[in-house]
Amino acid sequence: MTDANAILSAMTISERRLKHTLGVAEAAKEIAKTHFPALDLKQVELAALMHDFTKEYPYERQLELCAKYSIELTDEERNNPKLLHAKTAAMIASERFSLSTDICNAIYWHTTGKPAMSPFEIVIYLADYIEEFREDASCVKLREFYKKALSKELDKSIALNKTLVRSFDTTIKHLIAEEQTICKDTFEARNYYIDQLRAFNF
Ligand code: DGI
Ligand code: FE
Ligand code: FE
Repeated sequence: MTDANAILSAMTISERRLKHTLGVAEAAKEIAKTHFPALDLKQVELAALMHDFTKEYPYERQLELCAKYSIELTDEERNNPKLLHAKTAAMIASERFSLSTDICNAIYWHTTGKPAMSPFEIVIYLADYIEEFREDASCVKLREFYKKALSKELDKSIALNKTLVRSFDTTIKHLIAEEQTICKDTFEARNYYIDQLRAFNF
């Protein structure tokens, strides 16, 4: 059975990335406790520890791993090295650490998000964005937005939904400003969570 120490001792990441990873683990457990109390916090922690396992692998190694694990890539994914680590880390979580499909899916989708995410997927996606050590302005703003929304909304799921929509908006605006392509999963996720909010009649 894989435990946190097995993952941590196999991890080859910088101090900075390790700090972020531990921040994601803490944030993920908090988000899980707040919104999805049925989730197993040990499993949430393992998903968080694994999520950026391959982040610092060179691009060529990422491509090799995609080939090794038969991960099909769109042209856009192939051309955006930042999109590959989520997929390769998910495959390593499955093949090398035998983590559950739920955990691997959360790792797989943590960068782009997608429509109708599972509780595990939401917890890791959002924790990655708002963990306490993230210092860039957009993450700080989203973290504050989430905390404020939670304190204001009677319904915690509305606060969560509003935060998800805002996260996708922030990412999309950032990618436009950087003249980068935006993958369809991020667009579709935004549309899905906007529709969810409308259904809540906000
Ligand atoms: O690995 P982290 O830095 O902790 O965070 P992450 O896995 O969310 O990766 C963030 C990076 O991914 C950020 O530079 C923006 C980029 N990204 C996210 N969605 C897209 C994207 N890049 C492109 N080109 N297209 C996307 O849709
Ligand atoms: Fe990542
Ligand atoms: Fe991360």
